[in-house]
Amino acid sequence: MLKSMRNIGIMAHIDAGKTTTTERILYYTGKSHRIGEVDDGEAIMDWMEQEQERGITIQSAATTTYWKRAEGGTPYQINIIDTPGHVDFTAEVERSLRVLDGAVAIFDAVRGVEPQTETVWHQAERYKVPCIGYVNKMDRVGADFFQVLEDVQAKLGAITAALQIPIGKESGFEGVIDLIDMREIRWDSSNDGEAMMYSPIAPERAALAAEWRDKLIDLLSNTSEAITDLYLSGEAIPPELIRQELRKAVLNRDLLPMLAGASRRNMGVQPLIDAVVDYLPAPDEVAPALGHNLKKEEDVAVPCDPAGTPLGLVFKIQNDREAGSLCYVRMYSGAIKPGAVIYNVGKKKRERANRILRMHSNKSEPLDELSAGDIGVVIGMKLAQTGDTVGSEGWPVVLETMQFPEPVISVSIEPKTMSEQEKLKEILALLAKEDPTFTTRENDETGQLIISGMGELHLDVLKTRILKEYNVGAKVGNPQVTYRESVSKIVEHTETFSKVLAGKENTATLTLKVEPLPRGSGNRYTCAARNKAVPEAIYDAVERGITGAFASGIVLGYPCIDVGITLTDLKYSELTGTEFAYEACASLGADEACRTAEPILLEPIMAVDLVSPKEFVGEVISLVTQRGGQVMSMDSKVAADEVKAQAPMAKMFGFMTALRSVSQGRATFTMVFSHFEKKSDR
Ligand SMILES: Nc1nc2c(ncn2[C@@H]2O[C@H](COP(=O)(O)OP(=O)(O)OP(=O)(O)O)[C@@H](O)[C@H]2O)c(=O)[nH]1
Ligand SMILES: [Mg+2]
Repeated sequence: MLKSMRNIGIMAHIDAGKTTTTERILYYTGKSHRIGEVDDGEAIMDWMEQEQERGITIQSAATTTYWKRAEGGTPYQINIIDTPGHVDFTAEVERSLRVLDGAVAIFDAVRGVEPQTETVWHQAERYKVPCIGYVNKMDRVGADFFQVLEDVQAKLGAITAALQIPIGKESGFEGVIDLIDMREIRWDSSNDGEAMMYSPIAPERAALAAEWRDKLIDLLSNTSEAITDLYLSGEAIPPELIRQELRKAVLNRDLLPMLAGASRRNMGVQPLIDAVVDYLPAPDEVAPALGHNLKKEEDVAVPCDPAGTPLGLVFKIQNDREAGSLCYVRMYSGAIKPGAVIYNVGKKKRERANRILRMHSNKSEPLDELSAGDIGVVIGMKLAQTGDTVGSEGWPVVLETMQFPEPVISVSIEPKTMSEQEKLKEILALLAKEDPTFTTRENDETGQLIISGMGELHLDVLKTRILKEYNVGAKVGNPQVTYRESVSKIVEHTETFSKVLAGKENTATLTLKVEPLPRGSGNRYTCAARNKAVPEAIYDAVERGITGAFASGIVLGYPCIDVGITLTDLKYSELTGTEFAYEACASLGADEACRTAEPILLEPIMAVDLVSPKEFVGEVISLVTQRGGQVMSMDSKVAADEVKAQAPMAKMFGFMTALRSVSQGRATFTMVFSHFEKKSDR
């Protein structure tokens, strides 16, 4: 039943308590029988060894649970994806948001909106994902629910609607006042907060509760006539009507409902699960997925219809030693059954779905069918990659794919013995298939393997996985910047190729125009020399040669970006013109043309967000400027200052240690790739 299904993600800055909250959701919904604590390395959702050792989430993990909203009612199926908060793993958040219908944004009650929360919030905005907010850690010293509300409005531009206000705070945090049913809620700590205790609002809190209830009604009356009418006539507004109207406002992203709790203390979680059911959309309540019909060359909307033609998106691939590739699929239309033939639309290849599973973190159960709106795992597809559309041969529609950030730092990796070289390459290929922000390449001259990723932590995690999980002895170099190469001049170049192979002559002649494109455009190949007399396969060969040349760089072997290459002329001889000759000719021609088009080196510039206690902010800023950084803005808050800066990646290695030492360990930072800039000596 679509109406009773929810696909939700839990997202926030690192350490806000996403996994801790998810573990409670699993416990209260009866999915787990014991609370798995992050601090003891026992969280069910953080199942990877390194997640448990480091106490952070690295991969997004999916699970399904059921929740009855009312006694005797139908259970709601909730598919939950717990995402990592560290910036190095934003790709995990990106792919999750792409396939989710709603999200829970968690805020630390002391820290409010942290930099990574802002980033994921904007991602959610891009995908128009309706959200609810949960202010966690109300038990911490310095917790301030109302301050967080203000921070959310100011920084995220969301209109917050408090559905609760806290009773007490810090160690005196007792529970919440529910502003819809107007009652106090407390949790029984003797049974892990499973039992909730309701009581009337205490007289000393009545005025504040009334004030916040009024604010809620006031907000709703902006979008709801029914509420306005009752309000004006002075009649009581039934809780059911409030929920119903609030639901509409949330689905429209007009309001952000806010709840409070302390998940670690088992307080606040059940009303959050209720809110997921009450305010976040069912799969058929969001805008239909957007696809592109390859044959008709037109965009199509794909409504969520289990009876339609099958269509789904592969959003994650995980390698399992026994089962092979686990392909996580979100179905948008139709249904697939185990044993069915599945068509990979982009790759134009048929594959078989041997088995279909429902995942519970790293455990699974077999499914008879995966249908529109639902999320599951398909086993048996070997060719599928993250972002691929799978469906049916008769309906060539590809769904919008996902965009991932550019990897900007690299390390070299060398096997301890030559015999392990091949094994290492296989493992790197497996890891790259799982993680679209991890790339590997071989240095043409030295034969050295280079792996690239999002940041120092990302590469460190991968390194440890290679050494420990896959048990390969390897020597890993120090992190380096992954530069890019580009051109700065327009050049036209004619290349001629001729080679005798096995007694047969292979010739090709073509002219290419190379030009610089604006920063951030990526590479572009255009064919402007089409001639009906030349077979299509020859043009495909030219395109392959050029795409290969983009990847292999110009002078230093770093990948090219923002380079445009146009095929302006092509001479063809039926007798000797072979695909091989044209691919080689295009590749050599592109290299030569780029070399004469004044190649330049581009370096990654990072956006650095710092949060520092006031007394250290001077030292923090000078640390950033010493490293070639530029301060872009500063914002002063009660407890801390926030500094936004940009700095070249090349100078940011080991920044964390330096920052700790100038701030007695109290300043924090996040760093993400911003853009490429011509390398200078700033
Ligand atoms: N005081 C207090 N601590 C909490 C609360 N909830 C979580 N924590 C602690 O905060 C730390 C981080 O919790 P996690 O649940 O791992 O946070 P996360 O958001 O999943 O972190 P990442 O996945 O690494 O981004 C742990 O030490 C938790 O015990 C809370 O309500 N109060
Ligand atoms: Mg986590």
